[in-house]
Amino acid sequence: KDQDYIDYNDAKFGMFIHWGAYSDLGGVWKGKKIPKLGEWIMYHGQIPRDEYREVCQNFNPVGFDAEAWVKLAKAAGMKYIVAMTKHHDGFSLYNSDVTDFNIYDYTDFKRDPIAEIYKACKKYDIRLGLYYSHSIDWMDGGDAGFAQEKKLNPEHDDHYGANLWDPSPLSYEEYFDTKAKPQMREILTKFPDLIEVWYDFPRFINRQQSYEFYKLAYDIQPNCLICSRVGNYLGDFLTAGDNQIPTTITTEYRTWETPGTLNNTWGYKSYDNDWKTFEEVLYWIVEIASKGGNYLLNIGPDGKGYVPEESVKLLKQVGKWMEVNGEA
Ligand code: FUL
Repeated sequence: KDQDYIDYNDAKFGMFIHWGAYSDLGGVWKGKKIPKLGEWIMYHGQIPRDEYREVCQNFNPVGFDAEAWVKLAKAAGMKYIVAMTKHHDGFSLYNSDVTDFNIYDYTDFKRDPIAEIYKACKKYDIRLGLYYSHSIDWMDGGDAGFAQEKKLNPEHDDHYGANLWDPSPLSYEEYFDTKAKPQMREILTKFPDLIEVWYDFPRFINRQQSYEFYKLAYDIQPNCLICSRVGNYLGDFLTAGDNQIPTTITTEYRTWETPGTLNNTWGYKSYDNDWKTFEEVLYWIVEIASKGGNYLLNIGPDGKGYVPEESVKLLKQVGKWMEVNGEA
């Protein structure tokens, strides 16, 4: 994989895109502001699965324009994009044959945003990576394996991230076999030549399960790098904590990436206006690039598909700075 590591590391600066049905809620459920991350609203609002399904069904992002997002990444001097195929809420943002619970089959929108982003990336010569929440799936992933983990390890009390308010009848193991693995196989087959696969938040999955997710991606796309959040110390590069720069990098990993936000959420929140300043964004870019990592900087488009104005403004400012200093 030598050349793949070189290419990946050369890319340095990418755009993360958190976008799904949660973006339409913008951090508000039944008139109440739900605290913490916008894309976690189903969890922190303890929204029953049936009610959340309705949110997904009504998702109709008429302003979605893949080329506009890709052009924005280009304008910021970014070399790759990591887009969301399915976050923890379980709703897929591409046309999936594995489940109808996807934007194409489940809504009136009837388009495949990932396919459109894929095409736009090819057109504008930007690499694409895809995010898939393999471990947490509040719709179909049972309790994410928490009860099983507790049996093996009784002092494990931390159930953070598990759906204990309205778990699916499918167990985590069933979800693993019938949704997660088939969807990953489908994604990797439909969208060749990915720069990276972003598995996320490996809460209770065991070594064997992490290994199967790793191997699945490796077998279909051996040139695509896999992030360490596949779990259990596997993966090709280290994904730092959210908005963190690693202080040490263990010998398992040849390189690393920091995922970062422009405000305090990944998924859109209508009332989060705590934007980083341009100088702060530059600090992160320079700090990470000079230490040899990649910076994956997030945008959270709203439920109609529009990128918040403040993010557009900041990214364009970055792009101007890049034109002068980017190659240095
Ligand atoms: C975390 C997730 O739980 C957040 O929602 C977000 O996707 C962040 C990049 O990774 O683990």
